[in-house]
Amino acid sequence: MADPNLVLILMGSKSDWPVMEHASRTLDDFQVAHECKALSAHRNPTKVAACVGSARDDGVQVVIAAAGGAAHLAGVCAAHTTLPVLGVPMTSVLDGHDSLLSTVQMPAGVPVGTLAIGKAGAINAALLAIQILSLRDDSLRERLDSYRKKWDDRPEDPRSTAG
Ligand code: RP5
Repeated sequence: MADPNLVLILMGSKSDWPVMEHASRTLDDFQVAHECKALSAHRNPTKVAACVGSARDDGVQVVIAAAGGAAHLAGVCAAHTTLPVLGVPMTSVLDGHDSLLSTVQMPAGVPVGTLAIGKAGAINAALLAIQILSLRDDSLRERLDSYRKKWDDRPEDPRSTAG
């Protein structure tokens, strides 16, 4: 039986991995099963359509899609599924502003939940996916509560090396 909490992480290029690795690590920290694939909306349009088109039947609950530049991957994913799609704009020659606008400016009717540019967006996409999954998983909810508590308990002294 498929893992009930499966997340699919797509990225437009292998060159996005050093950033998207943080999404994968965050999901690992919460023991959330996920698959990572490098597929480009422009270079691999057929594979993207097939992969995302069958994602729900494959047991995927949330799709995270990261791309840079003309970042159409998240939008194309959203066009092929009604699963929640979280977009992560990658940094680029235009500092990620192009990626951000390409990802966030979806037409009404086909939503993409867009996160911040780069590493913070990658981590938060994973956390938001976990928060979505936690709606039906009390153990994940408890892990999220302790994760937030750890942040809240961090020392206020900026010179501290702890945390
Ligand atoms: C996008 O173009 C990718 O998501 C990546 O951020 C950017 C550059 O890709 P490569 O030329 O490094 O493969 O499609």
